[in-house]
Amino acid sequence: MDRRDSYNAVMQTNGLKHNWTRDDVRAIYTKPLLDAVFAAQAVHRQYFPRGEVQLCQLLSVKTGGCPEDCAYCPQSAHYETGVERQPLLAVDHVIRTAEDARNHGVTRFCMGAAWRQVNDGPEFDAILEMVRGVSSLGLEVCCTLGMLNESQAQRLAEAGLHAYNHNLDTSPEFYGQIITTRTYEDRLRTIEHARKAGITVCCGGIIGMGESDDDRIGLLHQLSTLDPHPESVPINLLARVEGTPLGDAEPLDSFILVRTIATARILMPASRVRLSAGRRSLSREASALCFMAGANSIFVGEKLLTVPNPARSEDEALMEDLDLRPLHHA
Ligand code: SAM
Ligand code: DTB
Ligand code: SF4
Repeated sequence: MDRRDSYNAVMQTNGLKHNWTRDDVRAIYTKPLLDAVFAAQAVHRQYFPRGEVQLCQLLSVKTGGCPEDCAYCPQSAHYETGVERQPLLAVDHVIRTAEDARNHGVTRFCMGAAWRQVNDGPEFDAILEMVRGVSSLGLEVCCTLGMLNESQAQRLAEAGLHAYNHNLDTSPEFYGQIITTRTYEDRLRTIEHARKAGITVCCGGIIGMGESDDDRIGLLHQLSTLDPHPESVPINLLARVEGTPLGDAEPLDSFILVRTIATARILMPASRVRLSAGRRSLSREASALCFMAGANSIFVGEKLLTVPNPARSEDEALMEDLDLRPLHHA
């Protein structure tokens, strides 16, 4: 099959495909940019109501001092970044923050902890409390807590966890240049544990870390051959933080972000593609192109986990000017 036929085959069956080859992914990724955006928008409209964007909010429930050495991360204890360490937040504080987010149009609330892995004990029990509380507010609740075993995934599922975020971050080939303290296989295993427990999977990566087009293709290939696809695919543009090894990485051309989003949308048409970290460095026009390419979710609020995010008023103006509307509660 040539590149056009292999693309048409997907469109005709209108189904989801999990056996993409790396060449299939490359063929989509290397299309002329506007062709990729056009194809992505066409696919998008088959699977999602047009103009609807899910608003999510993050909260760092345990900040900094992480033993992992992720080269992008301001929370790693290996680097001096000025992020203040903060032990686990109180359950009621977290629930109040989530309630406030919900009252401002957010439908998904994600709690992040700067942990290598979840450990059983009082802190995990508090997380389970937080999950129960946030879920009872009618929010989709997501956690990102590092590695997870099967029994922990099961307990999170029982507490009402909707999604577990655990990113592959980059291609298997480039991965070793970014993280040395845990393997790609470790990540795949955690994703599998969440999946087995019946939790939906939120899995994506980061671009702008000095990786090549082929690495971005490799990441998209890994994500799109997971079966089922991750229901949620966050595409993060590196938020460069001084003190991390990637603090002075070359800024990425925003068209590469657009291309990456378009490819993700075409490969995983039914998944929610989230335009995640790094929005502060995008122009309104670049953001508009990301939505055109099939992004249908953003994180709102003044901070992501630790880094600043666009002001809510700016996001509201952008959505209004683009005639985008927030996804409402089910
Ligand atoms: N510690 C847990 C873990 O890594 O599994 C959960 C929290 S961690 C901060 C969640 C994700 O945020 C990472 O996998 C990474 O993809 C993303 N992230 C972290 N720092 C980032 C940065 N500076 N720019 C963009 N994305 C970042
Ligand atoms: C994801 O892929 N992006 C969000 C969420 N998952 C947890 C986090 C981005 C973190 C950006 C860096 C920070 O705020 O510390
Ligand atoms: Fe730790 Fe997660 Fe940051 Fe890696 S990304 S250093 S695991 S908080």
